[in-house]
Amino acid sequence: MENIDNLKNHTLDAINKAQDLKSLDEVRVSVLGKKGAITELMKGLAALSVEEKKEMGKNLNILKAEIEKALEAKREGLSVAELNAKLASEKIDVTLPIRTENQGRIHPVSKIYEEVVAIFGQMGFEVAEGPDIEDQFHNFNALNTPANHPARQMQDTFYIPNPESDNFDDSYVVRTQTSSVQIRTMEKKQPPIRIIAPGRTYRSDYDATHTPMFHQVEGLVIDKNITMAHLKGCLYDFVKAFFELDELPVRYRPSYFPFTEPSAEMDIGCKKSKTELKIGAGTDWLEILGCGMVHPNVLRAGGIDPDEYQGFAFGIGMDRLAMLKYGIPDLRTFFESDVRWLKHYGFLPLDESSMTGGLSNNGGSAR
Ligand code: 2NM
Repeated sequence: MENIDNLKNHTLDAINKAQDLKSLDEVRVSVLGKKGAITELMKGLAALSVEEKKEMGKNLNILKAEIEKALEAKREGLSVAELNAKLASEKIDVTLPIRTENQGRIHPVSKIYEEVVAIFGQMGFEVAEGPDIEDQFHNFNALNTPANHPARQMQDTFYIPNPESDNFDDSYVVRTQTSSVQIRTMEKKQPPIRIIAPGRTYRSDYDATHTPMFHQVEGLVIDKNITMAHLKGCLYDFVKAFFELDELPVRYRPSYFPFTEPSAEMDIGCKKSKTELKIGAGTDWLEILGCGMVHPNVLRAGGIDPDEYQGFAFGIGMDRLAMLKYGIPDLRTFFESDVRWLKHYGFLPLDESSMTGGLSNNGGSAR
């Protein structure tokens, strides 16, 4: 009996003194483990008389229960303490300034995207979005692009099989332009419509100025009595705001797109030399965007009566805008995810693009 009391006091004392979960477990093993003190005493029961066995067995069971209870209580206390210590040591002060050498950058295309949205947003355009994977109706048919049109050919368009149909006409495409978004907008609402559709587009093409995925912004304005003069005024305001110039020579050349009639391409004045491109001065011209008056067939496909409404539309490559504005020579580098490139050409996250804050905000730029 005295033995048991000693063991109990000794063990409870050790439990009490344990500093962490590891030393607590050592105490547990020393009494309840395979060769632990209580385990050994239990084994010794066999040698006792029936009466002694009864008495001793009962006492040992009580002792075991008591020690298990003490172990559990201590374990809980230590767990909470260890968790608290861990939380305290891993605490992050989110108000500390970041380490500038590790600071992330905004990709130039994201920057252009923000700038374009800021400019057209202030002109009253809404941003519209749609799926990257399109059916051929929204990507081609509704855009007055007939089945035999070269733009549909396999080498330009990435087709995606339709699991529900073997008919090639039912296969999907990754959109080759964002115009499908304009069609979806027309289907949903009647004029007046004033939207831009910025986003990713895909064509099978790869060299210094073409990547299979690129970014476009297309615009669409539909209302009564819309003319080419509205188109010219709108796009002139855009290019001046975008290049942050009060004066910028522009010209329009006749062109062809299936979805517009008449169609045109807009050039801006510039000066080209071997080493530099200066926008807004000189006698050279640089193609900047495509545009035109929305073809009556396109309005009809979108559920809009072309005898009542007219519209203009335009399409601009945002990657090309980034190359021009920031002097980045090779488009392929845009999508290589090279952090050194991003550090050089990227922007700090807090340089917000707004028409009032100075669009490109170069004062705060990382470059
Ligand atoms: C361009 C050039 C000209 C265009 C047309 C449309 C729609 F859906 F309204 F018909 N959206 N975008 C368009 C017109 C796009 O990209 C060079």
